[in-house]
Amino acid sequence: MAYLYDSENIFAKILRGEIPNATVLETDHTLAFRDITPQAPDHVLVIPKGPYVNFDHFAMNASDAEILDFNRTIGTLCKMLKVQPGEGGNGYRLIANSGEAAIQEVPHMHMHILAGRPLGRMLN
Ligand code: IU
Repeated sequence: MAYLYDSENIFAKILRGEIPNATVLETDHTLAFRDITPQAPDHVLVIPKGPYVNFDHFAMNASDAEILDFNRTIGTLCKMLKVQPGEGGNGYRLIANSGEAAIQEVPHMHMHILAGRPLGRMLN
């Protein structure tokens, strides 16, 4: 299956610095910024800097360094946001909408981190 990456998508523009964003954390391979339409007091989007369309594209094609960096960044963000369960936080939710069925709006792989309010049951 061929993954077609549209380099004009909004997150690609953010990565190129063409559109401003509220950066929370930036590492070698990853950028995390606040969602422009937050669904919770803490709503952060974590994106790889590489041109990956969705989660499976990233998981199957990114280098070990990119995958490690991405996951570590999420862990660091949980610490920064003070949401780690068992560490005084109330917990959080990770979501990576991928493709049409999940209503993925932006075709650049992103993980939502949601926290800061009771999040209810996930599946609907
Ligand atoms: P989705 O998983 O593809 O549905 O989520 C895309 C998210 O990107 C959504 O929560 C938007 O509010 C968010 N977003 C943004 O933060 N900045 C933008 O310029 C645009 C969308 I367009």
